[in-house]
Amino acid sequence: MAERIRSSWQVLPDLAPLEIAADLEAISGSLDGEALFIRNELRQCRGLRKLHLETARLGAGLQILHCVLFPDPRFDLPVFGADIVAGPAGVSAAIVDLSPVSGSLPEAIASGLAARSPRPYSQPRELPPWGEIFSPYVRFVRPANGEEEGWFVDEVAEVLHVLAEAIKATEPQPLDHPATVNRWQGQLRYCKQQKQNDKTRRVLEKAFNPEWANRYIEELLFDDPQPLALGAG
Ligand code: BLA
Repeated sequence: MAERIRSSWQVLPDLAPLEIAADLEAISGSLDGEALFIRNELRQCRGLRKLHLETARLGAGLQILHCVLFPDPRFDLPVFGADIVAGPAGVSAAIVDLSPVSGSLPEAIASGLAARSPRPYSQPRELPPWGEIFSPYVRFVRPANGEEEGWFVDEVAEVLHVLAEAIKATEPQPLDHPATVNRWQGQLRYCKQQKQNDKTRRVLEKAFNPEWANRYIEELLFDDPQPLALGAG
């Protein structure tokens, strides 16, 4: 999955590095005496202020893949989010979405997502209340076997393709355009809702400590978009 995501980034326009604090790029520690590793990769490109892929192994039990692509608010683009949580018994949560930041998805994105063939997952999962940020096309499942895991990996690639096409086709609007301001607020709300996921916070607090977990969530996982410097765009 991580390889599929990395290779999908290669086709994006003006892909460039994005600075990351050295102490957040590769993190190792221990949890209940088990080794713990986190790797973070950051990029930026035309249309996206931040591309983030996190791969983590927390103790013997838990493996996590977390990926969020945050749009530059000047572009009419949604937030891409994916999270896969696997325990010793297999993948318990697999979610992927292009989430709107302006009420509803841009038309080309919605039709691109609607055109995909549905997969008959046997164990769809119900979203928590904070998940109201997700689009009607969100996929949230517990893949029951290798076949369903394969479906999910393919779906993530399709969703990334829909986004990549939209990035190419979208022109930026001025920083002080009302639509830009509206999308900036929508992205702020996306981050605020994601921070209500206690499951992420609890795992990080247990593996590290509450202060560290809070900094990690606020500064790396769901940092707010930069304030719009009106007049600068
Ligand atoms: C659930 N996320 C979880 C769970 C854990 C984590 C342990 C519970 C697994 C389960 O319900 O089966 C933990 N996820 C992490 C950690 C990181 C992480 C430690 O990403 C560290 C980086 N979460 C996201 C993003 C989305 C997301 C981007 O980070 C969606 C786009 C969704 N994770 C998400 C949802 C749940 C979840 C919807 C289920 C929450 C619930 O059922 O209450």
